[in-house]
Amino acid sequence: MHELENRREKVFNLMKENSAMILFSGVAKICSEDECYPFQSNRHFFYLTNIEQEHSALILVKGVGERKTYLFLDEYDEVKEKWTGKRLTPEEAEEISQIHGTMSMNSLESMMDLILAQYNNQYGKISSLYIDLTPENKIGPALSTLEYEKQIREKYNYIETINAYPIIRDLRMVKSEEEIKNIVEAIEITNTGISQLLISLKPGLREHELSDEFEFYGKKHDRHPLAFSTITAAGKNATCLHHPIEQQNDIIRENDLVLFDLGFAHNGYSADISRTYPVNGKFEGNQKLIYEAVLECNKAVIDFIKPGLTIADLQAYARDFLKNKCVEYKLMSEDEDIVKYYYHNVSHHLGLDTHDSALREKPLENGNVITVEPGLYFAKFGIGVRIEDDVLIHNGKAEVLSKNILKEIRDIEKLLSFKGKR
Ligand SMILES: [Mn+2]
Repeated sequence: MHELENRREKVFNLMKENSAMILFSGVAKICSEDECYPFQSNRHFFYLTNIEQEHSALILVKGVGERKTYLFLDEYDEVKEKWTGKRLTPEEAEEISQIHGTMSMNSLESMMDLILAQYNNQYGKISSLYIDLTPENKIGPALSTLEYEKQIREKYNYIETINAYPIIRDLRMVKSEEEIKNIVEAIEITNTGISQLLISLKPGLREHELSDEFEFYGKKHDRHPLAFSTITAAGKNATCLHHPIEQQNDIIRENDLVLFDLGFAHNGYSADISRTYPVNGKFEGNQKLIYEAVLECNKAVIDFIKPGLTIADLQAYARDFLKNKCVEYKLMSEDEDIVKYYYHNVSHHLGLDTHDSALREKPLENGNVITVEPGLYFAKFGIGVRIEDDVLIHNGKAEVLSKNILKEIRDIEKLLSFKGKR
């Protein structure tokens, strides 16, 4: 069975008898006047269709003895294409989504009438409708899914509406082989982008020049999109967790550590990697102590991961570990709170979203892909270190998907000193 058919089959299995589900790709949000933010299909919709196009919809009907799947797209519009470019043809959309016989968005309402009407039609009596009720989910510029649900309840008062979000969220938490391949590919491209950036790394550059270098690599090679905006933060700036691109204007100094948090996406799947490297090629003094503490924590958490634990368990473990290390290395006193120097979470799920749709409280299981990203931030020393890997939980333990990206002190120093000699 095709990957997408398999996903939809799983959704069908979790739906009640005599129910239907409707999902929308959404529309681009207006930024100002007639300018829109870049468009991305609703990720639940994309997960089940692979269709990246505004104003599209998916309907699943689980009627008596039969399961039907319908894809709705905007009708071909010559004038619109002249203004905003090519749209998918029905044939292309069928090929991408593996849904046969696409329909026009103009017929969506009459189709809903047909499905939800209570006379005996081909679907039997449908009594429930699943809608993704995430607030902020837009169907059109002036219509949210919440408002749509209200319209449905008014029009068909015998229909029970159910939130579709958690069903698909739970499926998305366990990755298929194909999804894992996409994430691995995203990580590989990210790794090459990092090597590219390291070639340029030298004192005197502004931070954004390294972000630019990384991003340009992706643009040049198959126009790989970014998974999120690139962070390059030198010295004290690295103690801000998301030092924004607009503020990456500071000059990188010879004795700085520079923190990168970056990733490309591949077929919609994100890589999310953080690394911290010394500009002059050598970790010195507190830089080395802090880096070692974070690196040991990164490895300890990876070893600790197993199915059944929650992300909160990993976080508690990381906190204790970092506290003990910092006390041991005399970076803080016993009575200080580690939260002063480590103020974020150690893990999140990774997938179609960089902070992937997930129920954080759910115990980890095989097939989950999560990040492991401990950090320590000492503003008083002008040092921030984060080391973030992406791991797959497989055969009861964590397999590091980003193992090829330099993180050992000796490997980093060897590479950067070699570079210095050229
Ligand atoms: Mn992350």
